[in-house]
Amino acid sequence: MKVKKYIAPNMPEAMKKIRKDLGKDAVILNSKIIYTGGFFGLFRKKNIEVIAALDNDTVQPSQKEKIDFPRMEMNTEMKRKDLQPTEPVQNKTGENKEMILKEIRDLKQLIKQVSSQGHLSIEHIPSPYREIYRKLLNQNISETILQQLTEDIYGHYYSKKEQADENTAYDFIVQSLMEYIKPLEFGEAPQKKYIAVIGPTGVGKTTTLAKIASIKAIEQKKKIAFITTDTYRIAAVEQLKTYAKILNVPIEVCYNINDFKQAVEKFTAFDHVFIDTAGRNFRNKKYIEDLKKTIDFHTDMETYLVFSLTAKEEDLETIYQQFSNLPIDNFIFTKLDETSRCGSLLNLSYKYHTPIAYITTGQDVPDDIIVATHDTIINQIVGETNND
Ligand SMILES: Nc1nc2c(ncn2[C@@H]2O[C@H](COP(=O)(O)OP(=O)(O)OP(=O)(O)O)[C@@H](O)[C@H]2O)c(=O)[nH]1
Ligand SMILES: [Mg+2]
Repeated sequence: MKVKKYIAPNMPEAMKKIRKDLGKDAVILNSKIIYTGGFFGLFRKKNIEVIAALDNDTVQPSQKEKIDFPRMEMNTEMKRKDLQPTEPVQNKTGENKEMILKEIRDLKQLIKQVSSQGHLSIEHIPSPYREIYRKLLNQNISETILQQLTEDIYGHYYSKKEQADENTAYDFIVQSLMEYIKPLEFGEAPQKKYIAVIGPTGVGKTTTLAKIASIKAIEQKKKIAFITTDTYRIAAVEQLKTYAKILNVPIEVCYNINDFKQAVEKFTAFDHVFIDTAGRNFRNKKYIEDLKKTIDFHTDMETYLVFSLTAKEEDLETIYQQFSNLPIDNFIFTKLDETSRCGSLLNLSYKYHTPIAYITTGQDVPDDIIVATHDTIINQIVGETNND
């Protein structure tokens, strides 16, 4: 096996050297930032050091000159992009175009390797894209999204005739993020008759339910009612009763599935019935199973899983896993006002192919709620108001 060290100002340059030198079967073993030159620790230059290897047994002498990289497995998204390259690549002559497309594929492959070894960092990103990419890192955007985006950035960077400036890079990244979540229908107002909120303790389920119910009752003049199955805390019933009183609408308290079925019967003539549930420790699966014993999820029901944006991402993952054996139609994220990091909006929605219906922005009922749209989500993450 041939192992060589390469030093270059950035990752694309390092890759160029490796491809030229080692050819198609080169693999990246390691990469790190190093500082070279300077006097007494000053004026040092930041470089990237990449260790690449080539297994000699697999290389035919002629292959070295050909630099014929293996074709990568492309997902649908990449195929679409590669088959419909951007304008400058289209304009190139046949052979040239093929070469560039192949180069893009090779780079994507190398990015995959570097990323899978956990060495993907801001230094691997071409400079015009770095500022916005740094924002995404600050917002805790997931590795999965960043890896996909890095591949797309490379595709964009190398397919441009002229080097992209920061504005082009910004627009490209916004568009790419938009593409990732485009198939999901965000901000859909509840269509079904029964609307249930589920989620862990204290995330804002009851408050958010009251906000959505108020919009339906006051703005849309719908005939609404409440059901609560949160009989775990006396205060919880009182909390929802207070909102029912303010809105002048009926409420039923259900201790078991029979109570629930009776309440459903009682509210036959209503447009929407809003169902509150008890927040319990999400780490105990039994509590989530209990929900199935009190609520008939088979009725004409829309279920919202409520997350707080102030929670740790790993907890949000566990919450999703724990609740995932209930039918989840939409996510709601609360407490946007209490954090400046909102990567989880994008991460969870993208990972679990679940749209976001609402984001809440404070304690005031009914005002502190916004309907989630693709624009609002992306804007929260990379927009002007986000000063990260
Ligand atoms: N800052 C902020 N506080 C919120 C938001 N939504 C709800 N809250 C507050 O969070 C606290 C808990 O809200 P609840 O609606 O009672 O939460 P819950 O999920 O129903 O709680 P349990 O029923 O006990 O599980 C209350 O003090 C709310 O005012 C929000 O968007 N921002
Ligand atoms: Mg509650």
